[in-house]
Amino acid sequence: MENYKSVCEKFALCGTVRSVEPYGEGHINLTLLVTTDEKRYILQKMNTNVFPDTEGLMANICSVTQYLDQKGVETLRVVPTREGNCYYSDESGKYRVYDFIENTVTYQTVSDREVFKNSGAAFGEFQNYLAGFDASRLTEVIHRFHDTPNRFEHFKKALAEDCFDRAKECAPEIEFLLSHKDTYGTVIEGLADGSIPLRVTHNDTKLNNILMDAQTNRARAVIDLDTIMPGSMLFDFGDSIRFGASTAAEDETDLSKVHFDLDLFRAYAEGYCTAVKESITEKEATLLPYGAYLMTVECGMRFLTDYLSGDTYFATKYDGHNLVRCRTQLKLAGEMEANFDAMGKIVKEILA
Ligand code: ADP
Ligand code: GN1
Ligand code: MG
Repeated sequence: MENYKSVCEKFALCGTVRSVEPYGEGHINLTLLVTTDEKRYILQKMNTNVFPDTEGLMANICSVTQYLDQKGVETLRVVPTREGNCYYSDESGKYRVYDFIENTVTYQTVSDREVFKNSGAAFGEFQNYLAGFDASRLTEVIHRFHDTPNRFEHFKKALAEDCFDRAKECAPEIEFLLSHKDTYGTVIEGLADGSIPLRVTHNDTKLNNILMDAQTNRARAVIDLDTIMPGSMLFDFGDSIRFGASTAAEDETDLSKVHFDLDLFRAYAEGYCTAVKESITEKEATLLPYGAYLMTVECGMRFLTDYLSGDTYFATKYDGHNLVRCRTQLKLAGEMEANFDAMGKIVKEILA
């Protein structure tokens, strides 16, 4: 961690750095907790493979956080370098620092229905706050991020190449993705023909991308703002359900423990739908259950594509980690499909 201490010196931190330790469970950036004798910070080595346009990325984050701050919404605070820049770059990588938001917790799984409901309300309100933000100020940092048909093309390419001879280990998963190919286009087509509104969305709304107050369990701040781009609310709603309305962790190896939980769906929908009641269109409301399925099957597809391509995108902790993740997602997606009617009824009840 010594080299990271010298990176810390480039930033305008208060106090002397005492320790730098790995922190959190993100799959993309290298996240470190920095403790000085005065306060704590988050130092991130940004993933330039996933986000090559650091300028565009940091400009998005600075403009969104300034906008939220002006509205009095608690948000990430970018700590500048001693030279006044929003990130630091040297031959070892590109780095940014945030104030550590104290007295908060992040959850890796849903332990409490109320917490999940609160996170739904917070992501819904977050979308409301950004409704007035001028989308033309945002760089599309990852092109076609939730374009599922395009993701499917990438999956098929990785499968055809099968560079690591791994396809033979995942025949049922491949079969699931190929046989569902006709279900991937609805949102992207709706955005293209204007029947689904294009909004400023977060696009990565899993539960560990929100900080909850350690005392009250109410949401304090939406974080991980890397993927804020124009998108559909179905992406934000769906991705939260994908991660949170499961009875097990995203990387549970025992699939008998992994189920889609309809009551957790209801909890999140109560929070989210109540928050967006004024702006949600009829078509969006009808498609919320499908959005949950779509984000789940897309994520499973992305994990499998990465597995077939040699695990270069998502951080993994062991060989086969991405395949394990893919399996949980496809199991959940299958159970969601079987529950479309029940989910639709719940959404209707809440919005009535
Ligand atoms: P990744 O893009 O890799 O997911 P995140 O930005 O989500 O990285 O950060 C990883 C984790 O670090 C979060 O899930 C959260 O637990 C923690 N974290 C990030 N920023 C802050 C912050 N400003 N204050 C407190 N915790 C934070
Ligand atoms: C990544 O950055 P993190 O860990 O919050 C990924 C999401 C996936 C998620 C799966 C930029 O999110 O799209 O849904 O992993 N982020 C990016 O857990 O690709
Ligand atoms: Mg994250």
